[in-house]
Amino acid sequence: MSTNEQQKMIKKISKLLSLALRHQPEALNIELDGQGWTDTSTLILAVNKHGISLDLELLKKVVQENDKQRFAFNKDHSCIRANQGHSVNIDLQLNPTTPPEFLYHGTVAKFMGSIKEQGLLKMNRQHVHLSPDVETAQNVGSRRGKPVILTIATGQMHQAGHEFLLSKNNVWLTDHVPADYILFKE
Ligand code: HQG
Repeated sequence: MSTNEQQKMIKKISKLLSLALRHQPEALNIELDGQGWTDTSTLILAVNKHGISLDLELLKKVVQENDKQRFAFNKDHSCIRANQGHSVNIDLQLNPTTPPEFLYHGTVAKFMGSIKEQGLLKMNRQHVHLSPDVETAQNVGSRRGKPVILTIATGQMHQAGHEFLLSKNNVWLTDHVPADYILFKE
């Protein structure tokens, strides 16, 4: 396989893993435990049954080379999970962490009316996702169109008792951002 073909295959596998490890484990007929882990060898077999050739070596590449570090193995590589982004109900068992004074959220203009009223909601996911810097938030927002970047007064939120988690791949997670903590420019 050429390098280019392998890169395409790695991306395809990564998308399938995002689906199965975050949203629809039934798509691969696998099960996630309470913390989102699944057995590595079962996953490899399931991907093979799905018609995609995968072994541990290639899976390690998928995990290591992922642009957003979406997946992680446990220490002995016997289990794998998504680092964040789940819609299925699991507990990542991350420790609450003090956020910086400000974090960022990338969205698009059509959601702004609703966001001004309700704040940021987790929608289909388990948490609201916040980015540590404007550039990352821009990338998140541009998935949906021209990005609008919101600055969130996360230091104040934390002082007011809101809990924050930091995923292994540096995404900040919280339950809800009330509109009062969003610094609207207009
Ligand atoms: C919006 C990707 C109306 C919110 C990214 C967003 C991220 C509201 C959308 C990760 C709203 C939800 C998460 C409200 C929030 N009214 N719209 N009150 N509150 N929204 O995909 O943050 O590539 O669930 O602004 O890079 O966009 O998958 O969340 O536009 O890290 O690894 O509702 O997903 O990572 O969309 O993205 P999402 P998100 P991956």
